[in-house]
Amino acid sequence: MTHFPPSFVWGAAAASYQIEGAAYEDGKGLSIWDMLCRKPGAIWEGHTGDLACDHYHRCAEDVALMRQLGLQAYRFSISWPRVLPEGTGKVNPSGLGFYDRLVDSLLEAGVAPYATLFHWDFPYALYCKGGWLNRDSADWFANYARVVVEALGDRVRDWMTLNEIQVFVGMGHLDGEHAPGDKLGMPEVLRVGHHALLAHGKAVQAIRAASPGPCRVGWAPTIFPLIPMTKSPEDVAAARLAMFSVPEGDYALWSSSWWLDPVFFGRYPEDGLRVFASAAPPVESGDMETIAEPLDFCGFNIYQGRRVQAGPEGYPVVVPHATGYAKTSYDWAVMPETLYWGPRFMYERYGVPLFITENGLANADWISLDGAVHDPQRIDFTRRYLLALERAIADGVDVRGYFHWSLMDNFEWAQGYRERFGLIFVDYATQQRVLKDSATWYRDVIASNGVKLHEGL
Ligand code: IFM
Repeated sequence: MTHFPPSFVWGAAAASYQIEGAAYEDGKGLSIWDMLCRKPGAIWEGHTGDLACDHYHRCAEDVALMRQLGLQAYRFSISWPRVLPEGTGKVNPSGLGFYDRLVDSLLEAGVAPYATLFHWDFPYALYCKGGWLNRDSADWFANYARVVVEALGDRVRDWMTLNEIQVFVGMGHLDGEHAPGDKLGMPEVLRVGHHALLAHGKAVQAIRAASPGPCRVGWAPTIFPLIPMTKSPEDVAAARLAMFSVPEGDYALWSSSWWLDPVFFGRYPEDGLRVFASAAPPVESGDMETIAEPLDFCGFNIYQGRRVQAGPEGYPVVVPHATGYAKTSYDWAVMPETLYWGPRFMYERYGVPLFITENGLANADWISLDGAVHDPQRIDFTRRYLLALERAIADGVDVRGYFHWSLMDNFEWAQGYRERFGLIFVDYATQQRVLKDSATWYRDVIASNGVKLHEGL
């Protein structure tokens, strides 16, 4: 028995800078990540994405592995400076050619391509012109979207504009931990965010205009679902309230509604405007209409969350994790219920079909003496999260698919290669790929459309 509909899409995800390598080959321009990786101390152990998983050269082998796993879809991202080395202007035919070949081989392997236009590798040439702080960034991005869709839109049907806007805005421009490594004041950070939202809206228009056939367009923010401590209506209401509030303090930029309300309702939330006060971004006439260009779906990247209970007068009170709580090797709390309450709250509020565009865990994986990679934690984690997602579907949430993060171990941004998120193990010294136990388990989950999740329960 399964509640996953027959049309449910089972996939895995990865992103250009994290796997491609070939950072200085075939006419690719520099990205802000190429630059940050050169900065001493910026990345764990001085790692870089120069070679990463060498996917640029091993793409045929990697697609063959996807076929072996029976993946129905692969979510990948396109490197903007690989396609447009200067960010705008002259197209790099070799760069575009790489994605052209990737899409062809995916289709030949029966794997549907889900393309993300921006997963953080912003062209350095455009950063030198102000990056996302420059309002023109919205048009630069829309132009890039057009170029890509004109080239691949005859075969790619599913598009996402931006990956995790909160992360590249906040960690890239406020904390400086991610590229471009800036530590700006809140007014500038929110201006960056507003331009990125505008870029999203303009790109949606550009994708629809350039697509030669029917297409579906979405984006992929991350969310940190608030889980009601009990099923009592009071705790559920408190969790919902917290889920869609913009809190005071450091967490404000991580709120969901600050980013999602503009996209789905065409306005910034009132409480966010109050919290950010004079730091709120300048909004020109027509901006909010552009940002709220209708979407076909919303992707959510969900890993962890927090528990909440109703306090005095129903106000949400965050409950700390229990002593000795389960956590991944990245120290992220294991919270399967996030894949129930996250989709449920989001669907209630925004009412669009949704995909889980990322979910997975970092684990301490290695090749055992028997030559295999045994990762029971990844199997248990994924099973628990998928069972929670299935419950959300059973309760009426329109979830169209799930993409495991990640297809293979890869460059985990400021953490370098310290964290392993893959279904496929990568030996970075030899570039050998080994299917982890979780990969063959996931293959069976896919083949059974989720029935395997219930085995033995
Ligand atoms: O690796 C990242 C990915 O690029 C964006 N979402 C979270 C993943 C794990 O940290």
